[in-house]
Amino acid sequence: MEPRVAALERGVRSALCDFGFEVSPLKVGWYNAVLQPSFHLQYPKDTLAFVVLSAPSMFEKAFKPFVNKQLLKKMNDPVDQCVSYHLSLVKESLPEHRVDIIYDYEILPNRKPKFLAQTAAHMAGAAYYYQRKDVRHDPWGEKKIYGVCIHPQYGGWFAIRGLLIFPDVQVPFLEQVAPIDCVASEEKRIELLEKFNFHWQNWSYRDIIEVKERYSEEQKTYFGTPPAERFKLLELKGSV
Ligand code: B12
Repeated sequence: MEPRVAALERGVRSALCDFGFEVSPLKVGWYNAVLQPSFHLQYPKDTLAFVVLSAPSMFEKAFKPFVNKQLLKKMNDPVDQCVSYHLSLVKESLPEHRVDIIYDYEILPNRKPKFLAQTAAHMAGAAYYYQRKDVRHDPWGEKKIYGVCIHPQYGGWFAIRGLLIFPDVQVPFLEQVAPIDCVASEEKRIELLEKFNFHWQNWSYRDIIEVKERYSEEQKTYFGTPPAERFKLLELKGSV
């Protein structure tokens, strides 16, 4: 990797990794290559971007301190506010660059997501995106089956939070890393897609492989609470 790109990557990592985030570099062209034009990101193909994931420890390393420091506003989703706070700090720490940030929850006026987080994670090599078409003997007939990314260390215990795009940095020589195919067998892929689509509330799809880290009980309670009641939960804990 070119020194200036390596330095930039170090800068992004040092701003995020201590807080339980992981970053993987991506060329916009890799992402656009597998998508139909309506989903394309409007940047030249060699433009540098980073996919940002939250590992299980983000809850303890970033979210709880964020809430305890009373940085929470009673408007948007608390975790989204925390992620936005940290990604904005990255932007501030790199004033010599233009940085465009797209969050997983942002949608376009036509109701489509601004970026497809799972496709981006797969093309950046961060987590393998298992889709219906990755199963040969498909047992689901007419049912709609959503795909799911699995991370080699965290299984399904992570989220894809956003994309940091550097429109003024072109990286024609960036080497693409393939995601690790950790759910290789047909039976396991079927089991994974069934669990993600029909039983996602019992967390079991997240343990489809042996994992290094998973959400703490406290974090599971938090994410298991309906979004509208999460502020109340934080209030009860005396955090807001
Ligand atoms: C809308 C949405 C939903 C909707 C619809 C789901 C869907 N997939 O369409 C609903 C409300 C149902 C939903 C539910 C859930 N969701 Co949801 N959801 C999203 C959201 C915001 C957009 C997904 C979307 O609209 N995709 C559009 C469709 C068309 O994309 P697609 O099916 O991938 O098709 C594209 C690919 O096939 C691609 N493609 C074509 N060829 C190739 C080849 C290759 C190699 C590749 C890589 C791609 C590719 O082209 C297609 C588009 O043209 C994403 C976040 C985001 N910004 O992406 C989260 C997201 C997908 N959801 C997520 C989760 C966890 C859930 C839930 C478990 C609830 C939760 N948050 O805990 C449930 C589980 C599903 C269920 N059983 O209901 C996670 C998944 C994480 C993971 N490990 O994969 C995401 C990524 C959010 C996040 N921040 O991490 N969700």
